[in-house]
Amino acid sequence: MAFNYDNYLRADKMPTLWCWGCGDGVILKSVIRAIDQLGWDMNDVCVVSGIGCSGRFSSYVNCNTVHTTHGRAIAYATGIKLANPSKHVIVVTGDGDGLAIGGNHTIHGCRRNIGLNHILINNFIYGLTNSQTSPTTPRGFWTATAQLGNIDPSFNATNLAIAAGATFVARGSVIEPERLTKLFVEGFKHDGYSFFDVFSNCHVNLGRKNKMGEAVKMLEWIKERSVNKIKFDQMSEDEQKGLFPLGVLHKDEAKTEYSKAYAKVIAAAKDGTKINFEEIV
Ligand SMILES: Cc1ncc(C[n+]2csc(CCOP(=O)(O)OP(=O)(O)O)c2C)c(N)n1
Repeated sequence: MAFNYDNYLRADKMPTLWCWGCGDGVILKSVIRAIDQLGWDMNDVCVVSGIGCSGRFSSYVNCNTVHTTHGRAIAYATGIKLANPSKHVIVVTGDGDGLAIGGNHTIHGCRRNIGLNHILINNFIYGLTNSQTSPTTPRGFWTATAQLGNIDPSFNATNLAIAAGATFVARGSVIEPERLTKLFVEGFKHDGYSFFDVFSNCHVNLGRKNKMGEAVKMLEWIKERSVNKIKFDQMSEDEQKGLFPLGVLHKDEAKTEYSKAYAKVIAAAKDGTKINFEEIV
């Protein structure tokens, strides 16, 4: 029987405002399937998003949602998680939202290892505002702010998250929705900051001016750039150039999730118990 998304979506918000063929819808459905597989009650889920095409995400899911300001989703989500540590908090940002204006919040969320599930929808451009260069725009690409071609080096978002201290880091793509669902299931179960770099297509605001004006063309481009982690690890450094590994790239279950450490602060403030810092890893 076909999966029924109706219970998880806000019918009055359909159809979405996303462009025809946009990868964001694939990610939305993958998240819903993951929530369903985990058996989470939607009353226990909070989806927090920033501003951008990716920011529309929170409008469509039928659970607790907060559509915040550009670059500040992690800050809102941190407060929500600390006040409700038993709830599942999913944060959705774009690459501009989560790595440019909100880059600071992303690295500090990772550093604290707070139990947020951060999905960074990486379409390599500022989509909503019509094609400005983002921190992941590849070199040489036309953008509205680099009309002779982008000269900036681009961030590898997963390397950044690992270096900053995230304890579950994965990369997926909209080409493989079922694999993406599996990654979400595994990462959503993780007790700590889980970070997902999800390659998505913006054939309208990135592709059109870069010879990939149709969704399929941009999906093919994503496919050429990505390779399964197992295969990637067997390649020489030269062969790896220009490629991005897909799968779970880093997992550390030993570090203390931040709201658990914060509970000790609350206890200390309430009844004077001394915080045992040895217990915080
Ligand atoms: C403080 C602030 N600065 C700038 C903007 C304008 N703005 C809205 S969305 C956006 C970028 C969106 O790009 P990205 O985060 O990559 O998300 P996408 O639209 O591609 O999903 C910008 C610059 C804003 N809304 N608020």
